Amino acid sequence: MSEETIFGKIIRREIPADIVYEDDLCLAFRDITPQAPTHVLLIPKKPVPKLADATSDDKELLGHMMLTLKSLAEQLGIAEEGYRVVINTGSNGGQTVFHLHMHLLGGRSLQWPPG
Ligand code: DGP
Repeated sequence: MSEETIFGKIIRREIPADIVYEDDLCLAFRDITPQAPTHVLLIPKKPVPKLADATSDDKELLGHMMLTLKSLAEQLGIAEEGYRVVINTGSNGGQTVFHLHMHLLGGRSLQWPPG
């Protein structure tokens, strides 16, 4: 059983979010502190706390989310110029919300390596 997080509340519409996509398995909404002109978070409805907790049972879900990100990038108009997908995992990875999420960032040139 995972701990309740703010993202669970967004899934249940208990707090507002700028939702850009939803299907049976996942939900995408704009990040509250955007780091790029387009910054969307894609989360599974299943409350997996972090990537390290995913199992082979989640193979289809994770594949679905990756392809959903690709479609979202097209829908949001950032596919042609390019974008970045980030999964912060655990404390050294900079994860602050322990409900698995994929950041989709685009709309500007992004630097590498990260800080
Ligand atoms: P991470 O550091 O990878 O755990 O990123 C968590 C992200 O979640 C961070 O970029 C800010 C975003 N965030 C946190 N709380 C909220 C919220 O209530 N609403 C929205 N839309 N985003 C949130």
